[in-house]
Amino acid sequence: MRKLFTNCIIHQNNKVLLGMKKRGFGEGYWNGFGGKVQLGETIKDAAVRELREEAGITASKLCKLGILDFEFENSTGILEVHLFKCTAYTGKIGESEEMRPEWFNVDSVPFQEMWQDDIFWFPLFLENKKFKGRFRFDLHNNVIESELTEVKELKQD
Ligand code: 6OG
Repeated sequence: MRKLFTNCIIHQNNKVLLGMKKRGFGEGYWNGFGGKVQLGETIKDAAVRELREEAGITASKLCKLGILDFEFENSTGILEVHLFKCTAYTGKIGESEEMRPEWFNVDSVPFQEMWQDDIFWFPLFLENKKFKGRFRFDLHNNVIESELTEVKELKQD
């Protein structure tokens, strides 16, 4: 089974906005803001909604840069995560029940406290390159297989 998710990272100047996941899947990791795509909404709608729910801001410039498939050793399911970069937003960043937002300099992204796939694609993300990837994790959240390919275009929906 394949489940669709969004993940959205704000990138302005030399900083990225990440959130500390306070509960649920990925608790204790810094990550972008996102979640499950709901029935009847586009993936981009879901990215905007999740960013608003989790960080209190509304994206005004959003670009899809990555599509990442995640698999886990004990499961047959695939998480298909559409990764967006937001470069302009309105509103004021605020903490939510799920996420504690914080700005990081692009030179000090806390990869040691992030999902292990992130360090693979972050350099492409920072350079606005588009990519597709597949990562397989073991039961301790370690990456055991990885594929990452730069692509020319991604459908922006
Ligand atoms: P909720 O459960 O909060 O959505 N996500 C991942 N992000 C990264 N960087 N690596 C992974 O490797 C991930 N697996 C899931 C997608 C989960 C959020 O976490 C992202 C969503 O933004 C396994 O609704």
